Amino acid sequence: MKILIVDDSPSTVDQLTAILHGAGYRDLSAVTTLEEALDSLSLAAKIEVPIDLVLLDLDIAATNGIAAILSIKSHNEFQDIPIIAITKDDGTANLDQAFAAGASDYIVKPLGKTELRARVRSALQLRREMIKRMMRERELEQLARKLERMSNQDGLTELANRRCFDDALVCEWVRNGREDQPLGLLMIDIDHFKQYNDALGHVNGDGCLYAVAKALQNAVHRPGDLVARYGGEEFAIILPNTGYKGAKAVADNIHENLAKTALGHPDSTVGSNVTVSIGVASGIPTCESSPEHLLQAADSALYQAKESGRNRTEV
Ligand code: GH3
Ligand code: MG
Ligand code: MG
Ligand code: MG
Repeated sequence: MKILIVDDSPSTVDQLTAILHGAGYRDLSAVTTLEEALDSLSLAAKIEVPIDLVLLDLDIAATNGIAAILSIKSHNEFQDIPIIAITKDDGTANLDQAFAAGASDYIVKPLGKTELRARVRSALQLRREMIKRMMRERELEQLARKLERMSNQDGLTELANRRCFDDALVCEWVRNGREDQPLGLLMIDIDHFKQYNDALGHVNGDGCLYAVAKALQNAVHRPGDLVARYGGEEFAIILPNTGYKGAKAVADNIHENLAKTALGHPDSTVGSNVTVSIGVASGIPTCESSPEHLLQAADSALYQAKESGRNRTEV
């Protein structure tokens, strides 16, 4: 652990250093002014080996010791660094102010070896526990973020998953209804995907799902549009504030993107590339209808697209 001594008396610095060296503390540095102390603290933080403890002489020439504590503690990045205030042998005149300013301990000279070592050990022990707690908290936050992402994202395609889609559909249904705006919905199904898997294997099938997902994602442009994996080789896109014309335009983009991507399909009745069929629905949400109605409408349009030859959009 790194200890910084802030004291303008060379003999006190020598004394502190000797006592702490004797107790096995090797990483000591000393400065004589508040400005140098702030510089040392900043530099150590910048290279990510922060100072762990400051021993601060409250009686440095030309600096008010209490103001020095306040000044160090006013920097966000130094707030967690413990400060032990050391004062000359006039009792406890500054004690209350020093603690109020943020010192974690207070030592009155003359420096007793046992007392100094005990107080330093205790401060560093608390510091270590705090660092451990902070690391645990950071790990937990990362884990929570990961869980949050996993619970809403499809692992294979990185699109929103079915759970996320279901939540978003209800949410947008309510919002678009309140704003009297049409809610657009696309249901998309890869054509002859079973044959694709049969011909090229499941691993390539997974790669195809990923590529189709990218083509879908690239077909939408508004921040509120949600592209989801609905299940298997079926996808769905929620298009807030979008009527039939706008939804149809997104479907056209999808066919176009896939044609450009030109993923070969060795066993399709539609052509030599992977294609999709799309069902489009849109409507202003009302009390008489429901999100399920919109889904059914998009689904039966998709069925029509399949029936009438695939690689097309029906509304
Ligand atoms: P259609 O044109 O009528 O949609 O025919 P299709 O062959 O695409 O539809 P079908 O429902 O017969 O087959 C869907 C196939 O999708 C079967 C299933 O094995 C495959 N599939 C579903 N999920 C995955 C997946 O995660 N990875 C892979 N590789 N294949 C999947
Ligand atoms: Mg299907
Ligand atoms: Mg299919
Ligand atoms: Mg089939």
